[in-house]
Amino acid sequence: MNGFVLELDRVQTADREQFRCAVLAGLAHRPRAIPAKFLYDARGSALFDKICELPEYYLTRTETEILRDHAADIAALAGPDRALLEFGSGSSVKSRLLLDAMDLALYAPIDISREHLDSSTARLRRDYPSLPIEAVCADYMSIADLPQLAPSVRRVGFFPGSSIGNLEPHEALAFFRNARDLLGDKGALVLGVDLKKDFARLHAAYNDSAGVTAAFTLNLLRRMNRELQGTFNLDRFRHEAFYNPVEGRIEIYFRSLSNQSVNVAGQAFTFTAGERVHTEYSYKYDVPQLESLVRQAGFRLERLWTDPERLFAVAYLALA
Ligand code: AVI
Repeated sequence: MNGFVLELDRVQTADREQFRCAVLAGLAHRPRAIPAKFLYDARGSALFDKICELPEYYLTRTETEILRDHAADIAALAGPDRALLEFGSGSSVKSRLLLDAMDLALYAPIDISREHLDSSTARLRRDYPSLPIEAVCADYMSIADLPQLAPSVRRVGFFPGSSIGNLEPHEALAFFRNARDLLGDKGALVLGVDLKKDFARLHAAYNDSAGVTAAFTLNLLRRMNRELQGTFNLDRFRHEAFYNPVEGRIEIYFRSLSNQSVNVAGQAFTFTAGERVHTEYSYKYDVPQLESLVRQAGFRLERLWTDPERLFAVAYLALA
């Protein structure tokens, strides 16, 4: 075996061990919950890409339209000779709108998935041959080190997709504080965020008629079966998503349809009929709420662009 294969093997073993610990702890805990990041194995990531194209899932296309309409405004606010750091870059599709509009000294996509990073960086290098690109494989929630930059190069962060909504408020605040430290005193952050709106619209976005979101949630059970020798019968659980107006968030679970016992990683777990396991929150913001949150982390809401229906917003956050 060569060094690359050994390294990949080591990373996969560490990932699986992390998954095993999180699942065993999450199923033993009450209420039961498994962290959302485990939804994104290869199949989960492919299903999420499909979600982004669903007619009911307005988030991706609305954000893309806003970015397309205002990329020049963002570039003008940011100024020349900037480093663009993307938090959770995935396939870097939306970042291309900024890469086309901004005058950049560097693009640094940051993503936890080495696979995603390598494939998207190769495509970007081909399409932007003169742009320096430095990929960083890291968890954006805990990243501390960034590429070295000349002092004149200011940093602009990019956090699209309303991924901020998947963080609980205290985690979102921690993200903003860490981003502020990474971006430095003259930095700025371009943020995509889903807005509060009528409940029916929100409900439909997470309960699509083609059943892709349900398949995305239940893929977690498949993953436990495959990676942790699980015995989940997917016909005996269902996806559940609803808007909680008090908390201002979509809540997503898988719910047991009967009394049953399931083995995972060598342990038996019983589920009563109707019992559910939490998998995701997707918080929705209004502008005053967002302003107050970012202010606590030292940012100031300099500009905000929305679509005509005010479904989604792209904010330009400067250092306060
Ligand atoms: C990645 N994130 C912003 C999505 C959301 O809308 O909260 C995840 C998602 N889960 C189900 N549908 C979409």
